Amino acid sequence: MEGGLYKGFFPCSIVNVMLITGVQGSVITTASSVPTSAYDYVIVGAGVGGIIAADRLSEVGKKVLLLERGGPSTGETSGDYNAPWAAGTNLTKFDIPGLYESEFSDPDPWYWCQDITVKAGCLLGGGATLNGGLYWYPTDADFSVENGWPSGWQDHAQYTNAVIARLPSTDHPSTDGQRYLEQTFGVMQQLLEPQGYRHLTINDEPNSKDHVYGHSAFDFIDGKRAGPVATYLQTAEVRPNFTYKDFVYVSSVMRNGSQVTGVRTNDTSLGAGGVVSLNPNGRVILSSGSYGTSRILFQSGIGPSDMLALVKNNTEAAVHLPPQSQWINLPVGMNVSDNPSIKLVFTHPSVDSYENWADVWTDPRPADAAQYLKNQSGVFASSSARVNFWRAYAGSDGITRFMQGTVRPGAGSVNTTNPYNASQLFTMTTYLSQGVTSRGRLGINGSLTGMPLVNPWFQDPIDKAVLLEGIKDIVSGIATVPNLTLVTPDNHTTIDAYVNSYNPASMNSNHWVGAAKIGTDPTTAVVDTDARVFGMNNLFVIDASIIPALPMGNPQGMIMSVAERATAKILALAGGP
Ligand code: 6FA
Repeated sequence: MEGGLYKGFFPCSIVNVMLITGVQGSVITTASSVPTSAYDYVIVGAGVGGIIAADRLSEVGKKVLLLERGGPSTGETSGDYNAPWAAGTNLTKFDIPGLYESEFSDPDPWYWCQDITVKAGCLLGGGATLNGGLYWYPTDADFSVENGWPSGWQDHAQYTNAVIARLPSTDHPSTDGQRYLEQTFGVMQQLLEPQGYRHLTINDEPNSKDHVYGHSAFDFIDGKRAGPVATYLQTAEVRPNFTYKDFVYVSSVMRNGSQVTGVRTNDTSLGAGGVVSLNPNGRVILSSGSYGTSRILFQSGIGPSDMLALVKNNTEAAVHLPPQSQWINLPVGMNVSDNPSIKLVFTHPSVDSYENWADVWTDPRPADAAQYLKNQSGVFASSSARVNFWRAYAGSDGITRFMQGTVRPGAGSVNTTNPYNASQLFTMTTYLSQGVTSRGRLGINGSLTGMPLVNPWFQDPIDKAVLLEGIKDIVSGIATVPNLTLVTPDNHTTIDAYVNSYNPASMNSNHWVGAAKIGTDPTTAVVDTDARVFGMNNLFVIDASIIPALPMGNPQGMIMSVAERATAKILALAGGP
């Protein structure tokens, strides 16, 4: 997660109910009706992985149906959730990067999935439509065998380059090429350089991740959020063999043993009983995110027996669960990881905390709002992050782990009895990234709500020891920066005490990977090296779930490269449509 203001869930609005009714089995029909038809490929979920798969499959002429449970997001997709100051424009909450932090304080946050207890986006674009926008090209080590990838996946360059060609990153997203609200950069430069850090344009040297820092890089174009929605989806949408349908909730795949025969939805315009048909040899790709994909697999009779038993005990879902003789026992939801993250809050007299972004939705600084509306330049052309840095650490187990830092003006909460100047606050989030060994488990409860079952953060004490060491190194440099003050933790609290008492729920970065891990052994992996679910002929997964271990940075760039490659592998498989 890239944000500090999350205050918890809020009551559902009517729109929310619309988005989640599929869980209860209600039927939603949308205004534009799609003729009942059969497809070569049905892709479930229009998030990072699903959109890229849909574009690449439709590009080669396959008849593709992309289903999304949520609705429009950016203005380009007919979204209309606008800040009062952007009313009447095509610039929604999801277009304007500077509104990112307002997602966590919105009284009606309908865009988060309401049936998952951690943050996930349930609208067109999925996480890419509402995340912090940090965008890192994956490193070679991210795809290494040591990092959990099966052999054959190491030469990712061709696929990563395809992603970069469609969506290059920018570390100066304002349309005038200027950087704004940059004070934290100067402070971090003073803090990091004496510790041997080198300044670089981060995505120019993706493999350099030890003792480096630079300006934050984003997947924005022309001062607006872009991601796969503004790029891959646009090329898919003009093809006659591509159909996109929103507000469609997929509960399960229908299968006859190892063959998927249809996709069960709540939309009867797609087929009798809401079941979407496949062409002969047709295939289904689940791209519903770590929690969404796992839940569909469980309801399709695929996963650990305790999860399938919960489905069986749920009266509505049980009706469609395949007979127990057809259940496939795979470790769905096991082996998940997410970056443990710990926040430090500082003050420095040079820093403008930007009122911690608290007023950006209703009462922005007028000049900044006007500048953005004029030509998408200025403070609002970027989300909150300003600086990123990385450093490698050798753990006592011989495994190299990396610490990532993300620095932004403002702070969601401050814990100190010392006086401080709130207008000079900034936050540094320290993450443990590649090399994390801790694993947790995700799954569902009896109401099919998706949730972590075993928290993944700091299960291995060496993960904790390494992040602690990294934080102490950072803090040891504070004295070299005139007037830099650490306020959380303050000088009454040791770093050890702070980390030891850190609320585990606040360590969540929402970078979940591994729930349908790729691998060669169905006792430890869910999909094979072609992203096909073990034991199934025509069921695949392309999203964050198949990634076996955390990459070096926030994961969307990695997921995009994985989606490019997995789609190519599926197309190369014999026996397809
Ligand atoms: N990743 C980054 O790289 N950089 C960031 O700055 C960053 N920040 C955040 C962040 O601030 C927040 C608050 C969150 C929640 C995540 C962040 N991430 C960041 C992580 C990144 O967004 C995710 O890793 C990424 O979006 C995962 O991509 P996937 O393809 O695995 O899944 P998505 O969630 O994007 O898409 C799933 C789609 O399926 C959604 O559109 C959903 O509505 C749809 N869906 C789910 N269940 C469905 C069902 N049953 N039927 C139909 N559609 C369904």
